[in-house]
This record gives sequence, C-alpha cells and structure tokens, in this order.
Amino acid sequence: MLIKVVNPNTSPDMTAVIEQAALDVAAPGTTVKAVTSRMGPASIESHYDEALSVPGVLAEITGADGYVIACFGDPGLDAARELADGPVVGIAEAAMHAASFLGRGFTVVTTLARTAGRAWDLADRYGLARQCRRVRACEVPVLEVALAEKAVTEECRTAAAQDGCDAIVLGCAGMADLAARLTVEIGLPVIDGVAAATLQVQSLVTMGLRTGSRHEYAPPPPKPYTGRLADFAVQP
Ligand code: 2AL
Repeated sequence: MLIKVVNPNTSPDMTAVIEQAALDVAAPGTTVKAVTSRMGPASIESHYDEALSVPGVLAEITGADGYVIACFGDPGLDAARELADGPVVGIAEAAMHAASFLGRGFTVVTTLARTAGRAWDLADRYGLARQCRRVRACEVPVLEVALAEKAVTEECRTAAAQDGCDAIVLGCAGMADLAARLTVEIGLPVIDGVAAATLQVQSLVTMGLRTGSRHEYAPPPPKPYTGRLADFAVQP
C-alpha cells in the first residue's frame, strides 16, 4: 500500500523529520511518500496560518491508498475526507486517541502558547477533552523546534511531575524524532502523532476500510470557484 504523509507547511526540513518517523513504523509492503505542501505558510502557528494551509493540503490528497495530515492542528481533515478515496487521519487525532489507550489522562506539549487553544478544541472535538489534563507550551516557534530539544524535554519533565498525566502527546510534527528518547528519559509514554497516524492509516487500509461517503463526507458538489482558488473547483 502507498501512504501519503502530507506536511501542511512548506518546510522541507520538517518533511524530512516527518518522513523518517513514518518510515520507522511502516510495515514491509507499505510505501511511505512524504510530501511538502506546495503553497501556503512556512509554518503553522496561528489560525490564519492554519486556514491558509488548507488548499495546499487538499492539493496533495490524491494518488495514494491512505493519507496522513502531519500538522498538529489537523488542518483540512474533514475536507480531505470528502476528497480522498482512502482513509485520512490527522496527527492530533491519532496521537490523542493513542494516549487514551495508554492511560486516563494526557498532557499535550506544543510549540507556542497561542496554539494551545487549537489543541483544546481538537481534544474536545475528538471527545477526549476530559482526558486532556493540560496543554503546555515550550514557547519555541515551529521552525526552531529542531534546535530546541532541551526546551521540549524540560516541558515534558514538568508535565510528568505536575500534571498527573499518564502520557504525553507531542504537539508538533517537528518533534516526531524526540518521542522514543523522551519515552525512556521521562518514564511516561510520549506519543508522536506522525507514527500514530501512519500506523492508524496502515491499519484501516489493511482492514479494507475507507471513509464512509454516504452522507456528510460525500464528495463535494461541483461548482465554479472564483479568483485564485479557481483551480480548486470540483469538476462535474
Ligand atoms: C505545527 C505542526 O505540527 N506543524 C506546524 O507547522 N505547526 N504544530 C504546532 N503546534 O505549532
């Protein structure tokens, strides 16, 4: 099977981290194709960034058996499900669900504090707000996460000491390469959503399952789109 892992920001360096995390868990017989969005923001750390990342994500939802949206805001997830032939899983939803299998409560460790509201919104949407003990921020911008291992480690350590959490969810795809080491060092399961979502998509495809498209996730109705978004019009 082919799983396409879409980095919704335009940073190829972050795509390399994402690709490795997906490859590390893919089964023999699964091909991972990690792609960098071809339009939109360099990093996603505001509602504005997130809204404008969605066309770039949707442009990549083609040509695979299943898809991972590898940004912790799960941008464009519902729309991608309307378009895709195979299952689509976001890294926040996969990581939060994985955390719910591993304990009663989890803390999310994110980048900037301004992204915490989105993490709470998603925990609520996925029915996991009761399990979300806290959303903590390292106050590291997304594109500096690769250089901020110490700050992320410290925030995870504080979460384990103070939040009464059983697991920690990493709140940025750029933190994917830290999960295994932090799990050992902190002594709690530390979950990377890229690995969790890749495995979830692999499971769904293996089970022969795809998004139910009879109702809300039916293909979007054809209509003209105007201006710079004209190319996004769904053809009849
Ligand atoms: C993210 C992420 O995963 N990718 C990105 O550009 N921003 N998440 C975040 N909390 O800032």
